Amino acid sequence: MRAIEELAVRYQEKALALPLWFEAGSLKLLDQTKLPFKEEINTMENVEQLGDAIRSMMIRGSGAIGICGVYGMFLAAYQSNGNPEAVREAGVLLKSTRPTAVNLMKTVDEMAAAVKGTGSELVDVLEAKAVAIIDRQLDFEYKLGEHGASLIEDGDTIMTHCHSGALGGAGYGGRALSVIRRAHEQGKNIHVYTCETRPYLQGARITAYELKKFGIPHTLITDNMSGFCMNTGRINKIVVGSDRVSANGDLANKVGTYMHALAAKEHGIPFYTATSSHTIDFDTPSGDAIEVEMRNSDEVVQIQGVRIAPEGTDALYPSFDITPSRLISGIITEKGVITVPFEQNLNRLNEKVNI
Ligand code: RI2
Repeated sequence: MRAIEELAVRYQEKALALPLWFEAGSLKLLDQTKLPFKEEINTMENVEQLGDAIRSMMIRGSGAIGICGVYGMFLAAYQSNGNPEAVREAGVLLKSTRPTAVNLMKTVDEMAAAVKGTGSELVDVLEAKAVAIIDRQLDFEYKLGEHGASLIEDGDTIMTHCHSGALGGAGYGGRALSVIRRAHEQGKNIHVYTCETRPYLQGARITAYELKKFGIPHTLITDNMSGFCMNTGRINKIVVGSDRVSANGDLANKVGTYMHALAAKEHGIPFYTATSSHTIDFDTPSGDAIEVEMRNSDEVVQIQGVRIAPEGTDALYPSFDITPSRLISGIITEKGVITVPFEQNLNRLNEKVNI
């Protein structure tokens, strides 16, 4: 068995929720569009199919699509018997799938930088790199979970938005749910409010599914209930993921995050993003420079294929919004929790750590 296949076995033995793995010459993924009703495993025979799966949200979450970058580049090398041109083309295709989340761009670049030789030498070198990146990402989840859990107290009621969890990451808890899962493992009595996350329903379909698996008490709310819940004392902390954090600490996350952060500020509720240092993009100075992915507005006029607005109704679907750093209490990373002044402290992290 190849090392990259052993990785999947190792992770499964630890009861991690794997979003994607390599098996018998192709990639397998759990189709997140079918959750929570069906746990369907799909086979990706080539990088084109993986690209389609990312575009169609069969696999999503910034950490998990970063992992797609890793496996996709390895798959291209493996299937072409180590042709560097095939690997380069795979990188171009993968990077074109979703523009906002920076992890995908970074993992593709990291794999591309490791390209060496041709044939089996290239396959072996990219396999070793892939295993190292995925193991590192899992290690980040444990570490950021530990740092973030230190902010969580017994009795906390924590709101999260969208899905920043195990299936959106390397398998432990992704980002926001690593913090929540670790606090729960520490025996803290916590309750999670998960926002439904219109239009794609990641919060209702996937976050609630994972919280149930982890045995963490939770309540589902629609996105427009967050203000009510904050105003009536039901929520005392907020932890969300992020698809990209700019050099000044602004963050792009699932659309709706910004309005929750505004309401949290008004109510004096700490608002954290849990992320990894790889999601911090020092080439993007501020949130204004982050490209927000615009998705097909059909996803707004329908819910799970059922039309909810009259034919001909115009709709808009920005997939993300930008939360300015002035609304953020802390950025939880595997290296610790970054607080104000964000720009200076993020820079210090960048100098200290070879990101
Ligand atoms: P992690 C998701 O986007 C949401 O924005 C979610 O909060 C984010 O990815 C988090 O990614 P989508 O891919 O920080 O569902 O958890 O559109 O990796």
